Amino acid sequence: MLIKKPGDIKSSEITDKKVYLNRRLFMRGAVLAASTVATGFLYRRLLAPEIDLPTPTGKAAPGSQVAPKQWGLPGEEATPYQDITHYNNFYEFGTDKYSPARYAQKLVTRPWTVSVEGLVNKPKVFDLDELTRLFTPEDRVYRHRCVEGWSMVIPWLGFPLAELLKLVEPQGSAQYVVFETANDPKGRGIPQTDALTWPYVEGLRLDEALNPLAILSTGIYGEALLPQNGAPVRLVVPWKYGFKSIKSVVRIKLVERMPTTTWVAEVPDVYGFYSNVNPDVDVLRAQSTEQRIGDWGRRKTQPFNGYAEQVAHLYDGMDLSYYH
Ligand SMILES: Nc1nc2c(c(=O)[nH]1)N[C@H]1C(S)=C(S)[C@@H](COP(=O)(O)O)O[C@H]1N2
Ligand SMILES: [Mo]
Repeated sequence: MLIKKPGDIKSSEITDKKVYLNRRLFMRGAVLAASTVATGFLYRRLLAPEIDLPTPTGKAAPGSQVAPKQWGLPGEEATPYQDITHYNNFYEFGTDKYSPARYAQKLVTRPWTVSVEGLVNKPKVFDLDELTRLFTPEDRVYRHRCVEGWSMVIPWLGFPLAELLKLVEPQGSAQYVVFETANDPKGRGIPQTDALTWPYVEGLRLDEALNPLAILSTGIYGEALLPQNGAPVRLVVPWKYGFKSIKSVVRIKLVERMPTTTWVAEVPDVYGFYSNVNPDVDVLRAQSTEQRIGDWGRRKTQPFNGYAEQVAHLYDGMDLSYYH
């Protein structure tokens, strides 16, 4: 009998791409799980910032009469600006947490337009300045939960996505909203790595997109978004795993059918379109707890990331005991 030793078999012979990717993602999860506690404390020291950052805001200037702004949530402090801007996922610029802060500085964010198109009565290409003139960004402090098992509290600046969608007048047949990240290696300085298939695409059901919690963000801690966080404008859907909150958006399209989004296309047996935060269902790894960046130990993950009251009704009649 011919028995191949493991060493004789190339991984490409015994696994297809999906299984390989699953394993790669699982390994990444395992490494992360083993190192998160250390990571929460050490990464700041391991990473010497190479870029000048705006002074973190939220504190009154020395000698100023203005009271410092309170950015946290009840019982939860906002994650420091340094952490929010140096521990990132932005695969266009590399797959480790520190590459975005280094390499996304090359992202050309001006001029920038966002095209809102598809099944709408009034399609329109918005210049970024026009967007922020039409829709005044407000402070929104949200929990952010990555499917890798870490979380933050981020004081976003943004406006409801619903306001923009209402302006373009969705047609009756529109059921889903598709979002696309810029994909322009020459013009915008986004390298075409082989980490994923570009452009990064995400989507929401129209009623999810119209929920007042869903925002387009243009800033953090009252400062304009830095490239690593998805400048100049990105989606934020706080009740879903972080990968739904697509960065550096150039196109928003209303469509009839559920779109195939980046991570679902990449690893369909791991990720679902909805990807609502659910501590009871494992995705990639157990999702019942999370590491809040900067904290000791792990805390319990909440259903819908703590926003059940605002969004659970969107999923009435859906069996939430498995992953969608
Ligand atoms: N275009 C694009 N958007 C993206 C990603 C990405 O790789 N590319 N990563 C997602 C993931 S996995 C997370 S957790 C959040 C991270 O956002 P932050 O770095 O601003 O915290 O962005 C999401 N949006
Ligand atoms: Mo994520």
